[in-house]
Amino acid sequence: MTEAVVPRAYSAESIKVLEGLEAVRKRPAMYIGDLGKRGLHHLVYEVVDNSIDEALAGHCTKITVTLNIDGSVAVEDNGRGIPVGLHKEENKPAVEVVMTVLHAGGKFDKDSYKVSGGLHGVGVSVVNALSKWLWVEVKRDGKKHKQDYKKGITQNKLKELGTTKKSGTKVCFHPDGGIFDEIIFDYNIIAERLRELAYLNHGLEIVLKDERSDTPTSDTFKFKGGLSDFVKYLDEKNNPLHNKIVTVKKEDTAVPVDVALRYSNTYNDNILTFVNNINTIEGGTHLSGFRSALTRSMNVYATKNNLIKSTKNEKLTLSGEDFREGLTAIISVKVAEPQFEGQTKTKLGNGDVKGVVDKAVYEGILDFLEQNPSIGRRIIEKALLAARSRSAARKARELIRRKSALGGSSLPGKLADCSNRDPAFCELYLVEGDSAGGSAKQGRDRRTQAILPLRGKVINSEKARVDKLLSNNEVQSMITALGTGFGGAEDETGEKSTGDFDIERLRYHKVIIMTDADVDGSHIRTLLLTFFYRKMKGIIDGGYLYLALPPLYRISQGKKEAYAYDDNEKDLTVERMQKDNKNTKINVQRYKGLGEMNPEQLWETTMDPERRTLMQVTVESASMATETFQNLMGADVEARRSFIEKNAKFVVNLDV
Ligand code: 0RA
Repeated sequence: MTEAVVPRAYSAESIKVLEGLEAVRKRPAMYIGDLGKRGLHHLVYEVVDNSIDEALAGHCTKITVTLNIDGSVAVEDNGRGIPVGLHKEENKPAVEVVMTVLHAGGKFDKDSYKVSGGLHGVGVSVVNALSKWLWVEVKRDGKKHKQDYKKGITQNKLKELGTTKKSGTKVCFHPDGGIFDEIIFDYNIIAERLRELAYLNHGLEIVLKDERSDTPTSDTFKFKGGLSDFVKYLDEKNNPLHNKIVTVKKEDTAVPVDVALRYSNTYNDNILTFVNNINTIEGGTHLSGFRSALTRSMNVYATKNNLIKSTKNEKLTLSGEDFREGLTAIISVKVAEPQFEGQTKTKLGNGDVKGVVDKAVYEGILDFLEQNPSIGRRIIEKALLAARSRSAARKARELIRRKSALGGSSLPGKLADCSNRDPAFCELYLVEGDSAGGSAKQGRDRRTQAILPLRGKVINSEKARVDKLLSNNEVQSMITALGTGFGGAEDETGEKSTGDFDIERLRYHKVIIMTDADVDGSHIRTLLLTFFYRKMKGIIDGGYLYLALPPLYRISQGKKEAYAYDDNEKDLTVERMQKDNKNTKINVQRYKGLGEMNPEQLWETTMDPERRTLMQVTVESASMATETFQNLMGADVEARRSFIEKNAKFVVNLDV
C-alpha cells in the first residue's frame, strides 16, 4: 500500500494532532522499533525505566515486575508515586497527563538523565497507546488512586480507593494483540535485562515474578557491588588474573563515570558500555575515551616501573590491543542529552564525553595500580605476552598472504569453487568431513555453490592465541577461500587494530555451515561460530553467515518418501502416511550424519535453494552471545550439550 504525501503548511493544530496517541497506534514501529519480540519487550522496559528514574532520583528502592496469567505485566515501585494533583494546562490529574500525552514525561523534569532518541524514553503513554488495556495505581498523599485506559483512551475519572501509609506507582498493562506479532512475554529475556539494570543501579532491588504457570517462579536481583558484581558475573567461567576488581567511580563531573574491569586468562575482550542504563552496542565516545585511557595509563605505569624489558633483537611496544586481551570491562556513564548514532542508534556521539571518561579512567587506573603493584605487574606481563603473540601473528599472516601470492592460484586445494564470479550469487558450504564434502561436491549446483570440506577438529578460537589460530590448516583454508583477510574486524571506534579484514573482498555472500546432526557436528558448528564471532564478526554483521538444516529423518512407505527436520514433523508425517495407506509398512530412518545421504538426497533436502531451509546467524546482543560462547567453551559440559537449544539465542529462522 502506498500513501500519498500531500505537502501542506504546518499549523499548531496539525502538530498537536500528529503528537496524539493515534499517531502511535498508526505507526507503532516508529516509537518502539519493531512489532516483534523486541518491540513487545520494550514495553516492559519503558515502564521499568520510569521506576528506575525514580530510583536514580533517590526515592525508590524496590521494583517488582510480575508476568500475570492473563497475559498482562505489572510493574510496581515504592517511589513517590506519580503526582495526582491537577495539571493546569491540561486540566487533568498529572498522572492522567503522564499516561495519555505523548512525551509528557519530560514535562516533569526530575533532574534525572532523560534519554532522547533511540528506543528508550518514548514515555509510558506509548505503552498505554499500544495496550488493549492498562491501569495505573498511585499511592501518594495518604491515598490510593486508580485510573483505567483502553488503547490509550481514558475510561474513567481518577478514582480514590481508600487510604494508605505507603507511596509508589503500579502500572499493569496487556499488550494489544492487534498491534504486535506476538504478545507472550519471555521470562528469560526480561530477566536478563532486569539483572543488567540491577548491576547498573547497585543496591536497587528488582524482583521478577512469573505467575503464569501452576508453579510460580521468581528471581530477585540486588547487587551491592554494582559493576564489580557485573564483571564477576560475566567473568565467572574464566580464570581471573587477579581477584580484586579495578574500579573507577567519578560522580562529581558533568558526566558521571562508573567503570569496573578485570583481566582473566582468556584471549578475547568483553567490554560492555552503557549510557543512561542503555547498552550502547555500537560503542561511541565513552568507549573511545576508555580505550585511550587504558592504553596510556598502563603504558605509563609499565614505563615508570621499568616493566617493559626490550632486548636488542626485540623492541616491544604495548598497544591497545595488548591491553584488551582477556579484559572484561563495564563502562557506565550518565549523559544529560545523549546523541545516539549508528545503524541501531546505540552509538554515543557526544564529543565531550570522550575527554571526561578518558581523564577519569586514566587517573583511576593509575591510582589503583600504584596501590596494587602485584596486580599491575601481572597485567603488564600478560600484555607483553599478547604483544609477542601479535608480532608472531603478523608474521603468520604475511606468510599466508605470500603463499597465496606465489602459488598462482591463491585458493586452497580442497576447495571446489563455483564458476560464477559475482559474490552476490555465490555460496560457500563449509562441510564437516571429507565424505560429506564428496557428496556435497557431487550434489551441488556448481555454478553458484562452492564446497570446502573441513577435516577433523576445528581449532577453538576462544582458547587459542591468534598466531596459533593462523597456523591451523583449516583456518588458513577458510581465510583464503573467503577472501576477506583476517583480524581487526571488531574495531569500529577509530582505533587501529592489527589485521586486514575487509568485508568488501568477501567472495561469497552466503557462507553456510553444514554439519552433522550429532554431538560432534554441533561441536564443530560451535567452534566455527566462535571463529566467525571472534575473528570475522563482519561476516555475521553483514548477514552472510548461515546454518544449513539437514533433515533428521527420512520416512518412506513403498515408493513414497518424505523428510522430517524435527521429531514433531516426523510424527505428523508418519501419521499422515498411516492414514493414507494402512497396508504398507512405514520405514523411519534417522540420519546420524550427512554421509548417510547420497549426493542427490543431500541436494534435495539441504542444498537446493528452492527447497532447503537456512538459518541466518545473527548476534542478538553482544553480551548474550559472548556469554553463550563462554558457557559453551568453558569446562561446563552440560552447557555444551545443550548447545542446540542455546543456539536459538543468536540464530533467527529464515526461509531462503
Ligand atoms: C513525575 C514527578 C514525580 C514523580 C514521578 C513523575 C514518578 C513517575 C513514575 C513512573 C513510574 N514510577 C514513578 N514514580 C514517580 C515527582 C513528584 C514529587 O515531587 O513528589
